[in-house]
Amino acid sequence: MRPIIFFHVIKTHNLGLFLLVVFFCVTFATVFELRNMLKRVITPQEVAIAKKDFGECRNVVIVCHTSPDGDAIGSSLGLYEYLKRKGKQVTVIVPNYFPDFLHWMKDADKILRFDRQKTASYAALKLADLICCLDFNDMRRIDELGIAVGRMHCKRLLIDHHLDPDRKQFGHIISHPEMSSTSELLFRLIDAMEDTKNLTFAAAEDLYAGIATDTGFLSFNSNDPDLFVIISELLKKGIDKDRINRNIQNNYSADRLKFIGYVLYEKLQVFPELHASLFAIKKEELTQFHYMKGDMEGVVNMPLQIKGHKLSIALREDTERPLIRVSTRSVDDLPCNEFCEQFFNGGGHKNAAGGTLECSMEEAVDIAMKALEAWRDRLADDANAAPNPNVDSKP
Ligand SMILES: [Mn+2]
Repeated sequence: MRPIIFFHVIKTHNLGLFLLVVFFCVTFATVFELRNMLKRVITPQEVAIAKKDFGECRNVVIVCHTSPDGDAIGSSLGLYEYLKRKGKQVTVIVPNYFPDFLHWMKDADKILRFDRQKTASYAALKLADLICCLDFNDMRRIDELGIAVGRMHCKRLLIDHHLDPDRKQFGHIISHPEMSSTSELLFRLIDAMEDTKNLTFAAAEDLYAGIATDTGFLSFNSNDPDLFVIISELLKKGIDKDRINRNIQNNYSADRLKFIGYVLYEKLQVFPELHASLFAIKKEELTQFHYMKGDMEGVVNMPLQIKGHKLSIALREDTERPLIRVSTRSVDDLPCNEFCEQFFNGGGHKNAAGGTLECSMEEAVDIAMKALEAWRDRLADDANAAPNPNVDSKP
C-alpha cells in the first residue's frame, strides 16, 4: 500500500487508526516492558563504563574472591558466558578451591585455580587487556592472586556488592552494596545495556545460582520485588530452578550430615536470654568427620531456626593456617558486620559476616563470650521475641 493511500484509509476509517494505535502500544510495551519494570539503579555513567570496557577488550580475565561461593562462581561464569558470546577470549581464575556443589555449571572445569595452575594463570593474565574483579572489594580478599593482578598494567573493572570498595585498586568501579548479589548486579548491568538477548541459557543458570546462594534461596536479603522480575526473566531463558536448587543443596556426603548432627547435639551452646548461640569446632573434630571444604556451608544459619533467635556465631579452626575462622549470621536490624568489625577483625554484610582471630580456640571462645556480653543490651531486647498472646502455645 502506498503511504498516501495508507494514511487516507487511516484518516477516513476509525478502525485503521485504532489498529495503528494498538500496533504502536504493543511494540512499545514489548520493548520497554522489562526496562520499565526494573528500578533504574545502574547509572548512565556505569552503563557507559561497561559498554566501553566490554566493547574495547579482546582478552578478558575474570577473578573472584578466595574460597569462592555460589555468587562468586555464578557471576564469574555468567560474565564469562556473556563475553564469550560477544566474541571475546575469556578466562576465569579463582584463588583456590571451590566447592563440589558448584561444579555442575557449564565450563566450571575450564576455571583455573591460581594456587595450582600458576603458569596457565599468569599466561592468561599477561595476555589480558581487561581484568574483571567480581564479588570482592579489596585485592587482599584474593590473596596471592591479588598481588599478581596488581602487577598487570591492563584495565581493572570491579563489579561488586560489598561495602566500601578500595577505589585506588581498581580503574573502573561498579559497586552496589544494596544488591543481594553480584549476579543480580550483573543482570541489571546487562539489562541496562539493553543486551539481555546475549544472556545464554548457561549464563541464566549461573546468575540464578548466584542469586539463590547469596539470598539463601530467597530467604534473606530478597525483599526487593525486582529480584523476582529478574528471576522471571532467567526462567524465560529456560532454566530449571528446581534442579539448580537441588544441585546446590543436595550434594553433600553422609559424613557432612553426621557432622551437622554432632555440631547441633554436642557443640551448640544456646544463650536464650541473649537470643544468641555459639559453636566452636576444632581441627580434630573436622578430621573425625572427613571434613571437606564446603561442609560448613550453611551450618551457621541453622541456630537461627530457634524461635526469637537473633545471632549465631561459629568458630572453626582453620585446616591450613594457625587461626580461627569466625562466621556470624543475624536477623532483621542486628548488624553482625559491626559485631565482626568490633570483635573479630572482620566485616561483611548486615546479616552475614565473618572474621579471623589469631589465637587458640579457648581464647577465641573467651573473646566471643565477652563480645556477646558487650552486646547484651542489643541482644536481650525482647521486642522481636515477644510471645503472641493470641497464640495458644499448648499443643
Ligand atoms: Mn556475593
